[in-house]
Amino acid sequence: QEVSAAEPERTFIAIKPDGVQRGLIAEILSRFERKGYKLVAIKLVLPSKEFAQKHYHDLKDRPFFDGLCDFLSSGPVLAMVWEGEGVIKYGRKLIGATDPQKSEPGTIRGDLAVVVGRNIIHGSDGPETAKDEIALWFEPTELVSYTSNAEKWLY
Ligand code: RTP
Repeated sequence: QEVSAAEPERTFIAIKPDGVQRGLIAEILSRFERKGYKLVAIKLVLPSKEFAQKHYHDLKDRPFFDGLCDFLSSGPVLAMVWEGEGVIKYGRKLIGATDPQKSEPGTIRGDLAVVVGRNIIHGSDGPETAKDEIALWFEPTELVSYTSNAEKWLY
């Protein structure tokens, strides 16, 4: 699928069950908001294990796949779509390295998590994954296109 140049860049971000249970939703949302990214979809979902397996299908041959899918389906997940220039790559930068032991302080995982199996947040790793993950988690009608008042000061 071709992404036209006029289409705004969007990424799929999810706060995993550990982040939700630890009360980190507002803290994490505020980091994306303050940066200047725009929230275009958000919902709290309880994914089934089958759904988690779909989300992580790329990792199905990894030894931690089963435990990872059990974990993702163990409680509510806050699913979101964020929009803005460079949001896919920079969103990953805000999140930090996969293993919180290697994430820099100042990143979400660096500041708020300790081990790789409980790293509180997920972010799409590229344009294709972003498109696929947004389509997996959201209906097209759940994505809200709008102009924010901040945009004329951001761009
Ligand atoms: P994510 O997709 O969640 O943003 O993470 P990522 O791209 O930084 O990392 P990836 O390699 O795609 O791994 C996905 C998630 O699997 C869990 N994981 N556990 N050795 C382990 O136990 C292990 N390695 C990875 C993490 O929750 C990671 O976020």
